[in-house]
Amino acid sequence: MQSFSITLFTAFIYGVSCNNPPQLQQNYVFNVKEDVPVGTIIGRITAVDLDGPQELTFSSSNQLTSDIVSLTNPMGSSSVGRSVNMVLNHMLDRELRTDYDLEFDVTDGYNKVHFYVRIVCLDVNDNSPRFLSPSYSKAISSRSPVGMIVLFVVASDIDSGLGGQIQYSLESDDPSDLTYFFINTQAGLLMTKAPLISIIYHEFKMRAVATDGYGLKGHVNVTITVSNYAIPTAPPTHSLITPSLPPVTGRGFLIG
Ligand SMILES: *[C@@H]1O[C@H](CO)[C@@H](O)[C@H](O)[C@H]1NC(C)=O
Ligand SMILES: [Ca+2]
Ligand SMILES: [Ca+2]
Ligand SMILES: [Ca+2]
Repeated sequence: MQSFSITLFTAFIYGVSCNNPPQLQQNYVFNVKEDVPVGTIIGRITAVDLDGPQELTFSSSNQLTSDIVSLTNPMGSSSVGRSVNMVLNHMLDRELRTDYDLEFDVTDGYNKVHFYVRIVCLDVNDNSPRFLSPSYSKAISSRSPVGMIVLFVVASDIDSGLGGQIQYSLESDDPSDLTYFFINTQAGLLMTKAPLISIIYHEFKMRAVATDGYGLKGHVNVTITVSNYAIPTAPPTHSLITPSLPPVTGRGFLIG
């Protein structure tokens, strides 16, 4: 009786330890650029199992994993290495998520082994710089000194590395505007570059440009109103106190 149960127990241990579980060939990490199209084979997983009982079958073991990849084309004999392709089901977006630990199972029909495959999403410069404000405007006096900070612009770019590095510049349809103002390349400080004292009233309509390290650009309108009024805001409306109203549009210059 005793001998019988020991035999059963031994057989049980023997059965478990006798069949070797599948072994993955390596710990898999795949680097995938965020612009890789759906349907691309992003990697191949191989496992070995010398003693069966069946050819290995691979499967995704959670929803996230099956949303992102499918396993296709099982090939090869388990005894020397059976592999499956990982095909991308869903385009990645590094700006939403940089890496995934996908979960799978591989079974020989007897043992089931759970394993992880790491997907590291590599950046592509797929975002242009964006200014934080939809437009910028400021009114200043004609008496503003050269080198005065008028305003500062800020843009952001969510790509990594060079693709996320921004340089600022100033543009205008009227190139002479750029003799009066410039923008600091790194800090986005817009400053006066020449005396404005000859200007009675003028709205400088320019554009601040943010350019990332690979040349993608973002723009924003910048309006700087220069006037020689004591309170440098909008031009005053008609009134008896200001009988000689300066021009409302166009650049006005004092003579002499
Ligand atoms: C920027 O300025 C241009 C011309 O001055 C104008 O046509 C355009 O609508 C402006 N854009 C925004 C977003 O204000
Ligand atoms: Ca086995
Ligand atoms: Ca990107
Ligand atoms: Ca960018």
